[in-house]
Amino acid sequence: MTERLRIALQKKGRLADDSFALLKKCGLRFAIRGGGLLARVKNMPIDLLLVRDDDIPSFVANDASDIGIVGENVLVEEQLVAKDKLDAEITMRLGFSRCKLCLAASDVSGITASSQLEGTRIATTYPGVLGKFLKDQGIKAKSVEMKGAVELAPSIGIAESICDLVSSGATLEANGLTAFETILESEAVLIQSGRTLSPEKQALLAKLMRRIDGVIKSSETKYIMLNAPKDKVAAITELLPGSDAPTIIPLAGSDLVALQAVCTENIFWETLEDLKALGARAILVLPIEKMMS
Ligand code: PRT
Ligand code: ZN
Repeated sequence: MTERLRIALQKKGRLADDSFALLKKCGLRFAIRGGGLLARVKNMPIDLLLVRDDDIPSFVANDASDIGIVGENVLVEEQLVAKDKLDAEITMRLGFSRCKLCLAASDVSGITASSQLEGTRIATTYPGVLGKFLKDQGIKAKSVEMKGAVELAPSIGIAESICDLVSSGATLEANGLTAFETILESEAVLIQSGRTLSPEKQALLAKLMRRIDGVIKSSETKYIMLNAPKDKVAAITELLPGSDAPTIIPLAGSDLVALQAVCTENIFWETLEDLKALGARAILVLPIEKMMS
C-alpha cells in the first residue's frame, strides 16, 4: 500500500484559504467539506489534516502529521510555551499571511517606547513571545494573558498596553492604539520535524516543495513585452527588475525592436511610466502561471 504524506492545515481562519489555494496551484485535487478532520487528495498520496492552527506545531512534532502549514508566530509561541522542546522547524517560507507582533499603547497611557513598560501590565495572547522579549530586554512588566479581543484591554482598564498581531493596522487605529515596537515579523511557513521520512514520502515532499517554490516564484514574476527604439534597449533593460538577458527581435522596416523579458520582481506603474519616457510603446505586462527552473 502506498504511504500517504500527511499535511496539517488550518481548518478555518485567516491561513486556511491561502493554504488551500497554494496546494491547489501545486496541482493537488481535493475538496474541503464541513466537519471532516481529514481530506483526501484525489490525485496524489496525500491527506490533509484539518485542525486549529495552534495544534499544528505539536501535531507535526508528535508524528500526527508529517508536515504542516502555520503562521511563524504560532510556531515560535508554541516552541516557547512547550514543556519539552518541540520538534518542529521551518523548512520553507511561504510568503502569505504576513503580519507583525507589535507592542501598542493608547495615546493617553503616555507609553511610546518599550523602555517605559517597567512595572506596567501588557495584555496578550502571546505570553511566550512577549515573556522572552521582556526577559531579553531586562524589563519587569506583568503579562496579562487573554484568549482574544486583546485590543480592548486598555479601554476596559486591565492593561496599559497590548502585544498583538497587526496587519493593516485598522484594528489598532479603531481602538485608539499606536504600535511602538515590533517584536516578531511573521508569515506562513512550512514546518517539519527532525524525523526521517520514508524514501517514498521524502520524494513526494521534495516534489511538493519544488512545486511550491515554482508557485511562489511565478507569483512574483512577470513577462514583459514592448516595442522600443534600438538605441534605448540598454537603458530600458536597466529599468526591468531582475531581467539580465531580454529577447530582442528587430521589427521589419523600422528602427524599432520588440523586447521580451522575464522580470523576477513585480513591475509597478512607475516603471511603466519610466519605460514610456524612454520611448517604449505597446507595453504589455503578463502574469506567469507556472515556472520550474
Ligand atoms: O481557530 P484557529 O485557532 O485555527 O484560528 P485563530 O483564530 O487562532 O487564527 P486566525 O485565523 O485569526 O489567524 C491565523 C493566522 O493568520 C495567525 O496566526 C497569523 O499567522 C495570521 N495573521 C495574519 C493574522 C493577521 N494577519 C491578523 N491581522 N492573525 C490575526 N490577525 C488579527 C489580529 O490579532 C488583530 O485582532 O487581526 C487583527 C488586526 O488586523 P488589522 O488588519 O486590523 O491590523
Ligand atoms: Zn489559533
